[in-house]
Amino acid sequence: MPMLMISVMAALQIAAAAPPAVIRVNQLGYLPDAPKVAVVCALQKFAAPLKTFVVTASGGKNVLQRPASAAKPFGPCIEAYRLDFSSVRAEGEYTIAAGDVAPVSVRIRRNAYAGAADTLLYYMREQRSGYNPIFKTVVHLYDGIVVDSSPHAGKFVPVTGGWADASDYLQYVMTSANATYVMLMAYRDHPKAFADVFDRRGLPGANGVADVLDEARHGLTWLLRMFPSDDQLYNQLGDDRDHAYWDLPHTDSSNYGWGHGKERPIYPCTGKPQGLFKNKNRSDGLASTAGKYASAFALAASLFRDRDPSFAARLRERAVAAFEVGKRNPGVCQGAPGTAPYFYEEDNWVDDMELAAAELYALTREQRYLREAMAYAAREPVTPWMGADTARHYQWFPWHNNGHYAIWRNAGTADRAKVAEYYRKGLASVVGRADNAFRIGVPFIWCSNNLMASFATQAYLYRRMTGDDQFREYEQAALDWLFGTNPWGVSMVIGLPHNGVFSRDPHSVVSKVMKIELTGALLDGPVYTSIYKNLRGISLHEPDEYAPFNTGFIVYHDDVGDYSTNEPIMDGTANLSYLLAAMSR
Ligand SMILES: [Ca+2]
Ligand SMILES: [Ca+2]
Repeated sequence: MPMLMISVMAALQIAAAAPPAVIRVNQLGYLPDAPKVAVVCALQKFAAPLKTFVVTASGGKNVLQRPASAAKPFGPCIEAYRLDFSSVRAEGEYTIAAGDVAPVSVRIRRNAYAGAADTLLYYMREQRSGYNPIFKTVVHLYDGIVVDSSPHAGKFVPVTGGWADASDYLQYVMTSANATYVMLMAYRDHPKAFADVFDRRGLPGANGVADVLDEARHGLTWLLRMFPSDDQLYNQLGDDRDHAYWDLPHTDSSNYGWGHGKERPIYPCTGKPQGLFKNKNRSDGLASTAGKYASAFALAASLFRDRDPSFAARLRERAVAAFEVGKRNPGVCQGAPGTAPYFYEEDNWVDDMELAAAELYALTREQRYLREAMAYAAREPVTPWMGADTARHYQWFPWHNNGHYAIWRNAGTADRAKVAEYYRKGLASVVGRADNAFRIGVPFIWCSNNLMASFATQAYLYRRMTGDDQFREYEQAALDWLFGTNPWGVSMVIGLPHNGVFSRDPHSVVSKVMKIELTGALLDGPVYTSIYKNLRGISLHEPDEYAPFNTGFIVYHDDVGDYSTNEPIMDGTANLSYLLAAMSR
């Protein structure tokens, strides 16, 4: 009872301190030619409607006065306005004021995103298994032993390396191969966005290689270990028995039957439902994983051709082999559940085979790959979460289909028009749900920030492919959401910008115990209140500083106890690297 009294008192104090309305903006800043919209979120009705807003330059001069445009309420924002200051294009610092609401500062800069994609890599390095430059030791040295129904079951296979998936230490080819692919793609298209200040091991010091390629190579090396021969296509390292201990990566006590901190299980793709305990997944093939191996290897083979010919030759050989494995074994290879009912429930595989075929075409120029890519693309033109209210956990993955863009890069006019139209349909479906104040149409399922980043990336790719900017406002809104134009006013990337408002208490033992900032980490992001309430084992450890903003249909908590909204995610962080590189000038 006393505990309850204290928490009610704390909640009342927070509620009393909450302003009746706030202005939310992108804390990283705006490019001069970008759409620029601040959002007023009112927690209480205004006495009289907000009429105008004013933008003031840092010298005090008014540069814009315009009507505030009333917008549809969203979440806790029972009254909302959009303040469109797109016409302000000169670089500088500005203040936006509207009625009695506290004014906010914004910046307009050509280089607002310079270095942002590289900042994400700080988190990728922190997540490294194998040699880890933060802990300065080898993480998970004994990986691993093959389990499940495989002719290789019980065998030790050396697969140390790669990245921990999130704040637990499980590792998946599904997420790691896509992370690797996106980083490679970001470098291929926007090499100038990346610097060289770290070496291959992730230690400070230039090595003549862009750091994003160093990081991608760390992923590729692990992926090659996880697919050592055509009959050994591995998918996952560890399972949720990992969750029994709240340990640091290099002192992980998890015990899979071979001793604390010893070997971890390697799950192969078997084409059959998997799970060593009560819970089973719905795996029915190998192609979702095989396709991801093939696309990362194929793109890497061309990027490393001149830098390291023997590495590139190995990648090319493995890319072709993985694609053939996928063709012989259509279907999905899902994450293997352990003792809890949660796993990666990927239900699509033609997207992965499409991307693989498109990248193999780019690499080999063999026409059959282009024909196959187009055939796969026609089977799933739109990534199915787009336009939907909900989806299972990672049911439609990757969150956007890079295959359409990979086809477009090398195909003829007719095929180009087809894949551009596929992207347009998906974007239009999301935009059809986005008539709210924040212009957000993604469903708030677990890891909604992934959907936000992917929507913006697909919109950017579509714009680049067609010159059609009909979705530009929504692309920008998704980017702005990630950097603070959201009800909570929180940047969803830790440390970006470094003086911004971002998570100080993420769900991470590394952050909590070592007291280090997980710079560059993208969080899962807000979820439907109903999801938050139904996940197992979540409780806040401290009073919720964002309580006044958690009254609507979605919630976000900056609390170490909330693994549903405040846990950094490796694959989401890597997935954002393309967009931030594209925004860099
Ligand atoms: Ca480097
Ligand atoms: Ca897929």
